Amino acid sequence: MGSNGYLPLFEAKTAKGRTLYRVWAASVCLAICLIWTYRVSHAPSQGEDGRLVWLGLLAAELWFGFYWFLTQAHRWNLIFRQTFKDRLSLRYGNELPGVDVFVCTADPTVEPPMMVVNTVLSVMAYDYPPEKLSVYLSDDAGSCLTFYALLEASEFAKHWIPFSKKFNVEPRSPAAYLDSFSVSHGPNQPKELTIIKELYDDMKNRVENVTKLGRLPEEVHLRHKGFSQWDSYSSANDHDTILQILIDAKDPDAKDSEGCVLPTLVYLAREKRPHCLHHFKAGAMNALIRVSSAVSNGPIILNVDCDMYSNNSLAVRDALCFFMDEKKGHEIAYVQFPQNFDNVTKNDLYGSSMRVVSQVEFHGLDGYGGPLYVGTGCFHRRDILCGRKFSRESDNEFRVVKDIEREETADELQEKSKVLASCAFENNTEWGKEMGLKYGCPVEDVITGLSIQCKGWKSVYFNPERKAFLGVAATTLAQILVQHKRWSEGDFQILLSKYSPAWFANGKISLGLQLGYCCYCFWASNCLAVLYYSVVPSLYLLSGIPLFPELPSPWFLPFAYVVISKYTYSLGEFLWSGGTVPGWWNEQRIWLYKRTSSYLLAFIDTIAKSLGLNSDTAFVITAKVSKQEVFNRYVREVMEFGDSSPMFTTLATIALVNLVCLAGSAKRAIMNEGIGRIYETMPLQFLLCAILVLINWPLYQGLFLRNDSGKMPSSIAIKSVVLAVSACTCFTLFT
Ligand SMILES: *[C@@H]1O[C@H](CO)[C@@H](O)[C@H](O)[C@H]1NC(C)=O
Ligand SMILES: *[C@@H]1O[C@H](CO)[C@@H](O)[C@H](O)[C@H]1NC(C)=O
Ligand SMILES: CC(=O)N[C@H]1CO[C@H](CO)[C@@H](O)[C@@H]1O
Repeated sequence: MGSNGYLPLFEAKTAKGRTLYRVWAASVCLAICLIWTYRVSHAPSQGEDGRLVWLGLLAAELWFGFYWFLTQAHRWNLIFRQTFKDRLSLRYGNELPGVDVFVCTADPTVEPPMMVVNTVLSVMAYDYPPEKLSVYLSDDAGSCLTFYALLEASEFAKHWIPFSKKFNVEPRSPAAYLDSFSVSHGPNQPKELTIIKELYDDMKNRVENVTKLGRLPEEVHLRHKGFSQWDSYSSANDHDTILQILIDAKDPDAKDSEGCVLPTLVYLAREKRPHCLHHFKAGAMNALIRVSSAVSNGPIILNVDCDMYSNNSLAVRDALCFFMDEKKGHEIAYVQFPQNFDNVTKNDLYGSSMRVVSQVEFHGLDGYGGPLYVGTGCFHRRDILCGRKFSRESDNEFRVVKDIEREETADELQEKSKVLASCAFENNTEWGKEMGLKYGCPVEDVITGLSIQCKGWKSVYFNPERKAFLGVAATTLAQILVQHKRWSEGDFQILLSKYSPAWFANGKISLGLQLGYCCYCFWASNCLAVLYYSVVPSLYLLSGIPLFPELPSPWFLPFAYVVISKYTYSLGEFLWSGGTVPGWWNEQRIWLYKRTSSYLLAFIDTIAKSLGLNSDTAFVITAKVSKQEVFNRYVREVMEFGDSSPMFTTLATIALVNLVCLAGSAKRAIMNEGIGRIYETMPLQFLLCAILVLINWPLYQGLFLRNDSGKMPSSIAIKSVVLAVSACTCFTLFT
């Protein structure tokens, strides 16, 4: 308890075992220095063969060492947070600030309307005073199908919200909740549950029928005047602002089936014109910020992706414990929850849950001033997101606690607010620069969070045991590679931008946080060292030239120490984060694949762009639904190569080079010198090559052994075989 009986609303604890970790990290650091020493002192002298390749290895090892040093920022100072919601309720009762929830969707084919409305319903049913809760759906496709689904949801909400509150159901996404009752509970099932299930299934049928049809039947058009806004609509990229307040909490008629107030529900499709940049999600968020300021103006904003439903109806109160803490709350700009997934299989074939990032690394960033803003599952203070400067005085009064009486009707307000979402509104304003989310970066969220922290604000990472938000993970290899290309490219652009954590942030955020940001920003540049290390030593193994210390040499020890202790630690960390051993192995594979494909392309694209060359800038949405066959393979954890991607070519080529090198060197070892020799002269090279072959096993299967539709397309197989064999032949001929 603090002085004069003050009880904080949250607390932070440092991780146990910190000292042990630091001692271990120091020992690894020492071993890395010894490796560097070996490289420098054993380099072939000027003019000798192999000097160049040796320098390349030195460069790669310098890079790995440097990058390892950066990753320490994520592990040096972990903190874990806890909230006290009971104290919040005792102290504030219902005197809570308004909360505006933004849900963003962009394409009704990859993001099915039913998924979107389930997310919307889950946040509408938050355990929070409904008159203070407003939900906004931004539809960047301007699709009347999504609007129709939302209209249906607004009707269903009248039954779902009282039902979920009465029986305190969790989670409050109807699909997630009701699916667990797909087998009827027999006669003991409460009557209400049967009714709500019927209502839900009816709604689902109607919405899915219309979605399948791809357009609205005539009679549906007549059901709501909002549809008339589509009269002037020509395409997803060319239409007026469509704004519809579907439920207005101030409207005395907007009551649920029990007569309680409903949260406000708004549909927004901002104006789109072909000649006018729309800035993707950042543009949508900024339009939402402005429109919501006219409608409900809640001082707290939560934004979630449309596939990310709320799994805990108390999460708003958790977030408020941080913002409303009397001592520390005033300097917190945003509260980031982890991105968790509903759809991850046991061993997480594609490493899509990013377990270690959410269970370890973000706690480390939190220890240095706060996590990144990752664009979903994040609560912001509205004024700070809109650019408020940092001030140390406690300015923690949420002034909007009292209701402002609104003069106009919902319709008038709606018409008046449309201009806020028009194309021209942002011309000659600070929107996209100093206000709202920043434009011009594929990871608008990260750069926005960074600039907020650079103003002096703190952020908070809250990762409760029971996950607050659950999304849909990428379910194919191509999806995950594309997603990581975008992320690593965006992060790398931030590094080179004027907001670079390396120099702009200097002195504005703590050094630890700067390093922590750099760790992500340097993702893309990892590709060069990894590419070098996964190809060159194997080729030299093939031609019998050692590049690493031989076995009796004492220089062998630092290599062995780094490899063994680093991977033992990594396995331990992964298991501690809730993973499995095969899951860790999968994660190592994806680690390699990302670095040799996504990061490589991101690196090339970014460099090309900064040299003024035109290169691919397409913003690809990762598909959220999968065809049945693809899905079956995903559930069985069989890797998917069917949706051909140019990135597979580098992966397959590298895998084949290693296979050829391993086979070739094993053959030579057996025929000429006996297998024992290779362990003495080239133990590490052999080990590296063998592990690369082992880890690439699913790729060889996809190339040669599988027969299903998810195998590697033959065009890629042929291309990579030709490339790999010619690389190996050329290499052995010329050395
Ligand atoms: C989601 O919430 C339910 C309770 O409704 C809980 O049992 C489950 O563990 C939560 N999921 C995760 C991943 O935390
Ligand atoms: C949906 O379509 C199917 C056939 O296409 C039809 O049998 C069913 O009645 C429709 N459901 C609704 C709710 O319109
Ligand atoms: C959208 C999607 O793919 N959802 C799937 C998530 O995983 C569960 C079970 O693993 C499936 O039932 C869903 O269809």
